[in-house]
Amino acid sequence: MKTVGKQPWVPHVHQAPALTRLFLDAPVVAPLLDPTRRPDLIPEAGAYCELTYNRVGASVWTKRVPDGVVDAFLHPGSCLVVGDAPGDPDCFGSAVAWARARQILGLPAAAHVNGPPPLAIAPVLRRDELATAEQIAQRAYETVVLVDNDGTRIGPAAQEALKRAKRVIIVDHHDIAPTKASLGIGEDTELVVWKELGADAAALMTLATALRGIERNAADLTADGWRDLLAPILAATYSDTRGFEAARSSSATVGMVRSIIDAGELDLKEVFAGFDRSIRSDVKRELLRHLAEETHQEGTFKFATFALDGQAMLEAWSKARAVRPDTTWSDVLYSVLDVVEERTRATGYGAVVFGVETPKEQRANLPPELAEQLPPTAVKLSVRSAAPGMAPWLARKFGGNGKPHEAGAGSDLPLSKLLAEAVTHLRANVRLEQTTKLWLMGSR
Ligand SMILES: [Mn+2]
Repeated sequence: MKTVGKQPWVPHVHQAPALTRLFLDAPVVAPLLDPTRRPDLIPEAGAYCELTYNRVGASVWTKRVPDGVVDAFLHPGSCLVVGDAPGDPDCFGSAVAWARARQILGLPAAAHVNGPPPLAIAPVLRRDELATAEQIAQRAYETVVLVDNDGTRIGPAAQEALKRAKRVIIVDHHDIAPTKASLGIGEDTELVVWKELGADAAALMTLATALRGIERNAADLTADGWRDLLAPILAATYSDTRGFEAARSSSATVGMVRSIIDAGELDLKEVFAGFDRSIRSDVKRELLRHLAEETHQEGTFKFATFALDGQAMLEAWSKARAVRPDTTWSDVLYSVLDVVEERTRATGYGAVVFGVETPKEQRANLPPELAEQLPPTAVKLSVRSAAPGMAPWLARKFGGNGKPHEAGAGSDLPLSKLLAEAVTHLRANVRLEQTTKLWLMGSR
């Protein structure tokens, strides 16, 4: 590990997030559910389904689902739900939960992600539950739903399905701006975009949509039905909030999870089993020696860049696969990002830019099914920021996007150049902020 301007630090190998964090770190919140209160009325749908309201407590989100999304969710025609690749647990959990909720209501649905599921989400998926690219290429879908993504990284088969769809629905919590042109769909294709930057996971938006659909159809789910729907949602939310970490979990999320736990229907050990399947600590420790950290300061603003050698990552991936053949490239990436995030919290960095570079020649020896799992660009950048909006702002400079505190981008430029550019942007932004402050003070 290279450290500039700081004494070297010994990486603490991050364990899978513990559920107990929910109770340790959770902010004190007003109870989301008041047992004495009658369910709210929503103008177009009447009262909330009692079962839904009592069991799930997702009213914050159910109120916000656009009617067009509920209409599309209940549309009787064929439906394909697509996450982006390489898929994280949120996109897998959301895609599968949307499809399952439709199937529970007797409506056709298939879920697809152009890549293998990460270890964390695998235990809540059924074997062969996801449609392959070959399977979806063979038919047309009336509705295509994009969850947790804007359609830019869904693979050729799903891209083709988009073009053939009558209706495209986008449900995402990233700061996206999709258009019919960017999606490659015709002018007469119906497009509904539901974007909620405040949702801790796209799975919460998926759940709210399913609940509205269930409520509108006056369906009564069995205990198994609820488990099928809630297990992938919980695992997805657990992942995007890094184990319901206080800073990543709104009171709505914490309240909802608590009420699901209180309902006692789900075996949480089973739901979160995949999060214990992280890569072996000795493999991870060896990999972390190839992570170079550089610290920077502009005024009082401290930030850092982290560069990871792609070759070292491929070697760690190979060692991890020797133990667990289904370990994905992203699993290895997430395990390193966990450490970067932990380091960020410990040091109080205002922002960090992480990049891993895997040039073409390093991919040449990989079998195609493994090469496919790598990002399409040589460099994958991940940005984290304490200030909301800074991470996606920076990622957009490199053609990427994201959520208020975390974002990403891909590029074929050299990693060192990209990180140097990121530092320049961050410095300029801080200077601009400080100048603006002075100017405002002077004008009073
Ligand atoms: Mn997400």
